[in-house]
Amino acid sequence: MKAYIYKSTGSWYITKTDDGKVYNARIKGIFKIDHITSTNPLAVGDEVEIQAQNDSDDTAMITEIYSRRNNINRQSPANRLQQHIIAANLDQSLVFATLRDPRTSQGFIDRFLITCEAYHVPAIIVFNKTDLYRKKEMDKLEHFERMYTSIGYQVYPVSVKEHTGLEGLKSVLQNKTTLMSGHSGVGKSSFINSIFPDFHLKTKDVSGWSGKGMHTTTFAEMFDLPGGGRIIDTPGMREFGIIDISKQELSHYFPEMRALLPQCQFNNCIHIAEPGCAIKKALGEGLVDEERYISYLNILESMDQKY
Ligand SMILES: Nc1nc2c(ncn2[C@@H]2O[C@H](COP(=O)(O)OP(=O)(O)OP(=O)(O)O)[C@@H](O)[C@H]2O)c(=O)[nH]1
Ligand SMILES: [Mg+2]
Ligand SMILES: [Zn+2]
Repeated sequence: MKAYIYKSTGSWYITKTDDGKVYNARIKGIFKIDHITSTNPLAVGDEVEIQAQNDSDDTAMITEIYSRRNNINRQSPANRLQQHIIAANLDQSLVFATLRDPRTSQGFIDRFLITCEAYHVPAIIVFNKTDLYRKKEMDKLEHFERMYTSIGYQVYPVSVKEHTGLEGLKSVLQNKTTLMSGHSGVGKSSFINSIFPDFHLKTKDVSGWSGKGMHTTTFAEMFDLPGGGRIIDTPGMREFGIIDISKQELSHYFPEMRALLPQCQFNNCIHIAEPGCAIKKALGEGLVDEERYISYLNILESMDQKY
């Protein structure tokens, strides 16, 4: 039987067949999925072949994995040299950010966007907790909205608490498989609960974001949406480590830089101090946002440290 993985706890997988039957499944023997060294062989969203153990219970063996349409990986927090597959077979991803309690940095958002570009998964940016924003954060929000929409990303400012901005976001989810990620405490699980009242995911209690709280969601899990489509809730991540992108390639994953690259004088230009650099020129003319360029430099520098 064909089934999708809805949750993985390491050794057990919760899988669901097309007709909605749920099986707790384990991997049969060892099968090599690909040549990369990932910490997890299967991820939420993977399509697998399962064999029910016997008719009387709900356990099954996973005997095969079908090829992935795509997947999103990041650096394993435990081992920088290994990758962790966050999810597979995605239509789009939402990066959940907040400008207060906790504050998401632009660096985090950009790293996530770059990874989505590299894996060809469309990304959407959500700024939650707008009810907490004062003048300073509202200005920042406006700036981010302008900057990101001008380079082709959709931006949704919302308050899950006050139910503002959610309708538009909800319609984006219809009939798609969407990955949700972001720092711990930004309100990912609260969002799912609020737009789909039948869901009761565990969220941080009323004390809210303490600044040092534990992750509330501990395993990635996929949910069927009432009107069709699926959404994947994930545990909050502190950092988003980019994997498998070389310094040469990095600018290809900045949409505003991508189109200009053929105009750089040198085809191995990394846009720092090379003569005839089209990116530096565009930066000077205000066609490339300075903060995005700073993000680019920061990420480039972090790649230096890695190799
Ligand atoms: N003020 C305010 N608080 C919110 C909003 N959305 C969520 N919260 C609160 O933020 C806290 C964290 O929410 P969660 O939904 O548990 O966050 P999460 O992103 O799922 O966190 P992890 O599971 O740890 O990754 C909870 O106390 C929520 O009530 C909002 O729009 N405004
Ligand atoms: Mg959560
Ligand atoms: Zn250049």
